[in-house]
Amino acid sequence: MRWPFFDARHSAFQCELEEWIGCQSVPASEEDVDAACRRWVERLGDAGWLRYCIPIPFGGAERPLDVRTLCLARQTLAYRDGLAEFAFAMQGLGSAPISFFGSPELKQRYLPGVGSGKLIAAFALSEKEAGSDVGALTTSATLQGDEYLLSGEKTWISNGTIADFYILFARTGEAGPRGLSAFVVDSTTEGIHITERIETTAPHPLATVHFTNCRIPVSGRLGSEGDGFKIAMATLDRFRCTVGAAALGFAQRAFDESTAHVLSRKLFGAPLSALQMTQAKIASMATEIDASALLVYRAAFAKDQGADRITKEAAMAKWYATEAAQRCIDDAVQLFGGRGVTRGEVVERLYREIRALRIYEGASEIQQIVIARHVLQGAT
Ligand code: COS
Repeated sequence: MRWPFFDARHSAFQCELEEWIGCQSVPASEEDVDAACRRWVERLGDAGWLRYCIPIPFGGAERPLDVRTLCLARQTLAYRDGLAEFAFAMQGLGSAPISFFGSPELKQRYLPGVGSGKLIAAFALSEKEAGSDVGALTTSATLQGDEYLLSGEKTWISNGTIADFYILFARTGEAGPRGLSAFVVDSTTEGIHITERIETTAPHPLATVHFTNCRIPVSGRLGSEGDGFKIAMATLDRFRCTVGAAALGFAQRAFDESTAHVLSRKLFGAPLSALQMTQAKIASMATEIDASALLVYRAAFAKDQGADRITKEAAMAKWYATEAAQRCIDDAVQLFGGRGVTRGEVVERLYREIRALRIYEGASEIQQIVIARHVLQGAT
């Protein structure tokens, strides 16, 4: 079924990407994850897919940063491989603050490399004591002449081990959200040390990165001093519904694997699909996937139509789609029985892949807070 939120160019984009990703070899799970991720960035760059993450003057494709296109990209890649999806998503999330808030010099310096896959981006916001509560972060940037001295520690940084640059949020002023600024920091800057590789249920290049008196030129700041929180939130507004789209890709794959399985697997002399308990699962998976798609595509469509903020819609999309995908994949594992928890099975991999999406870019509980605030403020 064609969803009403898209036009012919979106469908063509999705078909081409499906065809492309279908021909790519997927790295084995035991492969070095840093190397595998680098290779995905290279391949996505060479094939031109990363051009959808950057504006046209810097090598971007037609309709760059169109949120529906980003959603379709993440959904299509996630259907096939979580790491390919991650590599694409991080090039977008880790460069969008430059696209939207960077000086012409910063755009020229970083964006062409992001779009061609020659530069790997990271988004360094979270700290050990400030993940959900962004306004509490303590990494500091102190102005000295025409440079900032940057010190602190960031953790759970996606691409932390392989990034060429970080979009980094640090405190330049008062306590709370208004005292934060955003910077572009080259990973070769003196004083940067990767202090920990973080191993997760589904392997990704995640790290803790320590910054000691790193010298960042004033020209590396995005926007004005104090704009950091709004830059982070505006970026997350745009990308949160795309996390929902990635969840949709994982859920759809689990659903397709499940339907094929229940139609072919025989139990008590009949296909598994003949059991009403199986049918209940299939019905709820199908409905939750469509409900997720509606929320995700609605948020993306609203942004592409020029909405300034889609904070509530994006939060609803991310919250619902990631939670629903977790339920669908759990049902899929149940339908596969022993095979469902066996290494090497698609649904077992999906079960590990989906979990982090309910946490990163704002945990489900944060999305609920955001939604409730909007609803209650709107009601007063
Ligand atoms: N776009 C632009 N501006 C925004 C915004 C958005 N989406 N959301 C908030 N702001 C603005 C507010 O309007 C407010 O501006 P004023 O000071 O001019 O009034 C300012 O930013 C502070 O907003 P708020 O008072 O809501 O700040 P809080 O500290 O209460 O924010 C939440 C709380 C939970 C919303 C925020 O910390 C959050 O989203 N946390 C999750 C972060 C996250 O996703 N972490 C994962 C790391 S990235 S993998």
